[in-house]
Amino acid sequence: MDELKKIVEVIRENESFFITSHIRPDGDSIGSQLALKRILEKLGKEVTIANHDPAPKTYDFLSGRESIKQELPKNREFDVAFVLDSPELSRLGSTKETIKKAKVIINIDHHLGNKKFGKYNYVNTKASAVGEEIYELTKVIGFKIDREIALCLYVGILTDTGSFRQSNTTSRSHEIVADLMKIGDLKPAQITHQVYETQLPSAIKLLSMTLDTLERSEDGQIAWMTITDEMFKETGTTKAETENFINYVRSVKGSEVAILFTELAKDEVKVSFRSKSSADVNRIAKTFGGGGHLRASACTIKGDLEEVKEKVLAEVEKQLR
Ligand SMILES: [Mn+2]
Repeated sequence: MDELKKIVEVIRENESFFITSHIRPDGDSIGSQLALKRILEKLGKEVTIANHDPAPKTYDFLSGRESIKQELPKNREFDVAFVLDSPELSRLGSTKETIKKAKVIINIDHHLGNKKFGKYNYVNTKASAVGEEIYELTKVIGFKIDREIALCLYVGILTDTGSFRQSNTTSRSHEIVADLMKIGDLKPAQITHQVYETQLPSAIKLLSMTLDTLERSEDGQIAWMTITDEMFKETGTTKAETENFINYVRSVKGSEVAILFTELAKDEVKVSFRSKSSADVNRIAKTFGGGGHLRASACTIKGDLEEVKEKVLAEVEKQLR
């Protein structure tokens, strides 16, 4: 809480703010950035958001979505840079340079092993989403959340908890969500529809092809699926449309570790991990230079798809034993 008080002081004392988040932004990074932007603007501040990659189309219904930039004027200097949902600066891609030029860096995150790269670091690994942390920040400011902010924070928490199904979901998550629902008169069924039930047929085609690749280890403890670059091309889809695919692997009976291999480009593979109850997938991802949370993590590995799969599966087998 002390760190939050200092962050509030920095907000009060400065004028221009930059907000960014990790490459390939998700519902939590987009929702928490848009919420924070609106909060700061209502406090009379000047705010710019930019991310390395575009926001997934799914989140087009969030207010302020069109203000997210991908490029910034060179040499633009801000008083304060907020980095949300990112355990280290190397996860930011092209916005890293702008961050480094800011007078003060504030790091708000919930990942294990966060590098505390900010002057101020509010890192709560028990928070299910940065959305929760931004909510806590409004409490310390004494800021009254409006409907738009409530919706953004709700979407962040909804998506980062896998619709409140994952083990990071706490009683605090539900308390916050209940409050957001009241403030914004939010309708969960309608939001769920907007986030999960507006898939293009091409994305469903990709899902169908991906499901077809399901494999399991002999004892059934490890299950995995694979998306190749070819499959993206054939269906005319992008990585942004695969956010939920890992949950299908996770749902296989008897599997403790679920893995999704996604070929991003030639010789570059994103590997996403989920675990159900005992395996520490943060540690597994860390072995390959990635990280995340105890039950959800990811890494990007250079190399041929088949080689990467072999290496990763061998490592998971080893760590499960
Ligand atoms: Mn997050």
